[in-house]
Amino acid sequence: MALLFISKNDSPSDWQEALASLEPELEFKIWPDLGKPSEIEVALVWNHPAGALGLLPNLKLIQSLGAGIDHVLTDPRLPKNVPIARLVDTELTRQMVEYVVLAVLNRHRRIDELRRAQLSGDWQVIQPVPIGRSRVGLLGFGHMGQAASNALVNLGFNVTVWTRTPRSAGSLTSYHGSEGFPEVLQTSDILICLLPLTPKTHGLLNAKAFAALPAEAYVINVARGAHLVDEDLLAAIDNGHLSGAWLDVFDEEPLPPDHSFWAHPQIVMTPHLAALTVASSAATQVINNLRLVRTGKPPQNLVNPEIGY
Ligand code: OXD
Repeated sequence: MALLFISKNDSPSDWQEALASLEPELEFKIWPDLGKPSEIEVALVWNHPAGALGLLPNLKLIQSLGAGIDHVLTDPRLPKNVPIARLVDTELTRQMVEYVVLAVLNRHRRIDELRRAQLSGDWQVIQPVPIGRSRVGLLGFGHMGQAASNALVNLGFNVTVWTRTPRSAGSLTSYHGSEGFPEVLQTSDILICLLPLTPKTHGLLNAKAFAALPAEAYVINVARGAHLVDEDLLAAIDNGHLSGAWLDVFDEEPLPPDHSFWAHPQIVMTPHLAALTVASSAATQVINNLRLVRTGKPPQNLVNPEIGY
């Protein structure tokens, strides 16, 4: 039996090695070489070409190579009734926590302003606000959101959570739904988006949301570019209401060379690398899921295509 690997972002040789160490008899095929399509049981995918999975008559599992699943669900010819699983992996979560903490501390300690002062030879001391008075709003409270909030709370930040549907956030103040959205915004000096991309969260970071943030708020987007309305962010920074933004994800990736984000002095950009999948860490979950679906059981971290995560 075989696995089909489709990704331009991940290393096929790393995956082949990691999977072979767990299940040596599983044949490893790399798109577009399907071998015998009827032998492919599992497709391991990131941004697969639309229609590719419909070529596999005995497909038992579509396994995302990342935590997000929007890149799978946008395929209009996605085979129906094949379970889809996303990755929930300790290494992915660890990297995301590290990245979010980096972006939040960058704003908290005003590193961008200090760097600008450095470049103009200006010895400028900027006192950070006391950490407990620095209010962080976290949109999304899945595995990564929970881990990021724990790390930020441990550092002393005042964290408030927002989720689309009601969800317990333990001892943290939390809001949900469209009624709760303005509430989280108005107490977010630093706003972090860690939401799944669904039709309901598309374009949520827009002019109306920015206007509801406190003056000089800072926006961090580590979810998907389509959560953000780019022109609205630029306008809110350029008119002085927002102090800046840190972006890891973009509506079009790679970001087109003429996009205003590239050279904006108040925007930090990284090329979608906040949490990169590590084959040696995530392979066990792929093989366990394959074993589960072979026996007719649902895979771990099964996605509900109706709600989009
Ligand atoms: C993911 C991502 O979904 O890296 O894992 O964006």
